[in-house]
Amino acid sequence: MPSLRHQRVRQLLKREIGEVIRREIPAGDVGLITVNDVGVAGDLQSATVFVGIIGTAEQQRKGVELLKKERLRIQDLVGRAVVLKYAPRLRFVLDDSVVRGNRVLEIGDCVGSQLGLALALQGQGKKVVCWNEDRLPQKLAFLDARNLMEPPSPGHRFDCVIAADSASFERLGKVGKCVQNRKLLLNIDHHASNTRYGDVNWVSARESSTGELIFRLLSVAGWPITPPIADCLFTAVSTDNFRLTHNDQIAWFKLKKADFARTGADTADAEGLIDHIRAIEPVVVACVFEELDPELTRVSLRSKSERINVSDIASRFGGGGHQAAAGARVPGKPLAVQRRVIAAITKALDAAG
Ligand SMILES: [Mn+2]
Repeated sequence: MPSLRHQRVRQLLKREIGEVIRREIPAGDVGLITVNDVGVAGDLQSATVFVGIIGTAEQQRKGVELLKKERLRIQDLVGRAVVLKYAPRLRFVLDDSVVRGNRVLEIGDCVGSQLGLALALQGQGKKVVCWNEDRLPQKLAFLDARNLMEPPSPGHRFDCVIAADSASFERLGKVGKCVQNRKLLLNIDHHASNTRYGDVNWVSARESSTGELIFRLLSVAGWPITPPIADCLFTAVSTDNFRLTHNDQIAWFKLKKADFARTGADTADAEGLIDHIRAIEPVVVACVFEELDPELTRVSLRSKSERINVSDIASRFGGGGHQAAAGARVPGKPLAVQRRVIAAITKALDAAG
């Protein structure tokens, strides 16, 4: 078991490195960087810093590159901030639990679209199989109460095959090989790079998820969106805008102005959203970022724990409220605001133990 001193050093380093990164690494093109954990060597002379970077693959790559470039400067600043005999040598690695989280979210659009559409087609009396090469992640198992999802198997004939959220035929993998015997292939996707491999292609890169296309399809067809279908499509469309972080204790959602314009929704339509994400089991703090202007974000906060007073957090950003519900309007670039607020929530959670 690590000694108490060892544990304290680890906590201390985690906090200070996080502080230095927040202060010194400019927000913007490298995504949201968080220090998830620090592994300290037994002699306390070197430390591995596990960083999470919330952003695109490109932002993650750039973020790690930047941290490596700035390593000595960060190490020096941390060394000055902590009172230790030796400031440990730092090494930055990307914590792939966050990457895995992102992957789950990517899968969310794919299986949410698949299952939502499969359920709707079943509702219309169609005989449906729902194939995916990857197994359904445990986190998303609730979407498939009827056990529709199966691995592909050869020897079937289809009147119609629908590919959802797949940019190319090759990406269908084994599924592609098992659907050769078919009359019609429909390709429904939102990737700009889609290779138009279907007999009918509905590719709309304006949408941030395939789930939105499925929603439109169901709406136009007049097929009922039952609660299980709604769960699937909500999961699918949340891909781009929703994150669970800090051991799933923080849930946050961002709403861009363009999302409102595109969907014809207004602020009132988004009102219940925060309670929805607050209800997720392990979540302690829920947060919604709403872009009011390119340089102004409305931040709403909800706490489920008496240990976390979100009004304290909001007041640090010029807002206020109550212990369990608070908010602020924060000027600055959206990504920078998100990063600062998530950092403040993280700090409050860490302090509350
Ligand atoms: Mn997608």
